[in-house]
Amino acid sequence: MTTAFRNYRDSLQRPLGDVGLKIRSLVPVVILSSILLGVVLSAATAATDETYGIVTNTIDGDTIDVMIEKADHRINSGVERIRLADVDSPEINTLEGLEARDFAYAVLLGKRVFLDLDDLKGRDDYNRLVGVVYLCSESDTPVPVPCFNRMLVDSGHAAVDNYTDNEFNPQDWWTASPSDSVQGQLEGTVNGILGELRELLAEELEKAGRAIIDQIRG
Ligand SMILES: [Ca+2]
Ligand SMILES: [Ca+2]
Repeated sequence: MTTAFRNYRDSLQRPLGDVGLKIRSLVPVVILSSILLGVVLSAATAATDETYGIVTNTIDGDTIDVMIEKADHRINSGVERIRLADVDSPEINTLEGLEARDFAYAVLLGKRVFLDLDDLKGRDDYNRLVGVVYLCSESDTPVPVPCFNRMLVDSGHAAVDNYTDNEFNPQDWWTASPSDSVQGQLEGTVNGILGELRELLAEELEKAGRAIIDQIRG
């Protein structure tokens, strides 16, 4: 067996080497991009911080009082009664109604919440602001998923009741529906990563090919 042929055989049996290392170095980039995109996709469909404030009272599962901290043109007073959009909890004079109120009390009372207020009608027939409630993260930003409206339904303390006179579609709370611009962002990032991988592989394969030819010639 000639030295050139032995080198050629060894080169085929060698692991990916530099190429493998570079590909492996891209894995965290791909994972991080996916996580960031997931966050963007989740938050893309809702205006989660039109206003915010502290919950001072829980009337029942789907109605709370909030002491407003951030001004909004739809806000009339310091403490506003908020009716959660598109969900219905049992009446307060039933056992299920009391359980729903207790759930809202345990999760929300005294806490800061963020609100996406209804942009269409704004208030219901009882002059309550209609909106979607988001919990507050440790960094004082809204937690986009799940919203409290969905939490009520998931915990069995409310049923979905989609009013068509408000801006909200409760389906969005369970199904991501990214806007075209976000889809574009996603495609751009994926294409960028694939392009980088293609260039890297072509470059390394060309180098490996040249090395093999040199070895055979040598
Ligand atoms: Ca809104
Ligand atoms: Ca609706």
